[in-house]
Amino acid sequence: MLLVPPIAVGVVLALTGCDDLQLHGYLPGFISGQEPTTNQTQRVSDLWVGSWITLLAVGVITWAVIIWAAIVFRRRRGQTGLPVQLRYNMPLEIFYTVVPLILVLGLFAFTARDQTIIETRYDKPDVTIDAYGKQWAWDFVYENTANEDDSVYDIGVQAQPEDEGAANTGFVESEIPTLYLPVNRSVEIKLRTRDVNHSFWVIDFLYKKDMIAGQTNYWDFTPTRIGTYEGKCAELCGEYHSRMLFNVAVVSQADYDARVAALRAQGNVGDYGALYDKDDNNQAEGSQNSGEPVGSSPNERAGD
Ligand SMILES: [Cu+2]
Repeated sequence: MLLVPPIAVGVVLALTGCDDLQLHGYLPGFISGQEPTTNQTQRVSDLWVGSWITLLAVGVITWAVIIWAAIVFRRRRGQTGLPVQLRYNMPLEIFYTVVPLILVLGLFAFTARDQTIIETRYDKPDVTIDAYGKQWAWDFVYENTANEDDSVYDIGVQAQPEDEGAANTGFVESEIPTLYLPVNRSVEIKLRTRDVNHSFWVIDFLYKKDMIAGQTNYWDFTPTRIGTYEGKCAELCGEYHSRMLFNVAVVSQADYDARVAALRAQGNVGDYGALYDKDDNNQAEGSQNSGEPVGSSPNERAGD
């Protein structure tokens, strides 16, 4: 325990000389002098950095004690046999039961606190978007919450390689599905899947959330920096899982409105919802799979 003060001083000294990347524990999405990407990322990175500093301190103390024991109690010249074996040292036993317990409870408490805050839904988000995962792309519906039939939608296809057949080729960036969000507006994304389980991960937003078959998950946040951010599916979901990419474009309100208007002008109007899920055996009322084929039927949308 004598080592704690010097370690704390060392950490503080080290952190004061840190750049933004190091201060945020090398997590992505932080740029010096710029806003964080969302209203949640600072909280996530604080939890991360606090956790690893705590655990690093535990590690340093543990390493120090191991090295100290190995040196002080090493076998000296002329010694034979085993040294005196000690066991049932009560103070020591209590120490290494209680301290880990405190650490685990502490990590749990901070995680639970932050998770509760991050998972809280907005009462009235400025923007509501349905994001559908599907093998192997994404559909985005920009909801008109007052009139669902007046929503506009964007049908995605999986990332297309720039050079089919070549190894390690890039993807055609312009064809990657892109979700538009207005900066500094509260957003609720309803996460659903049209087929198997997927996971909606925006790397620089430091958060991902599963899309579970038959369930709706919600992610409420406020994007706070204009830019384009990479997203991908984080749940192995089949052959072209690795092509299940998307981008998030955080734009001004005017650019966002223009995007919605452009989709509207293309005729992408309506609630492009659960009716278009892949559910071939579902004969339930309203199922469209036996009816008119649509632009993104399971057969057409794969893209190859
Ligand atoms: Cu997926």
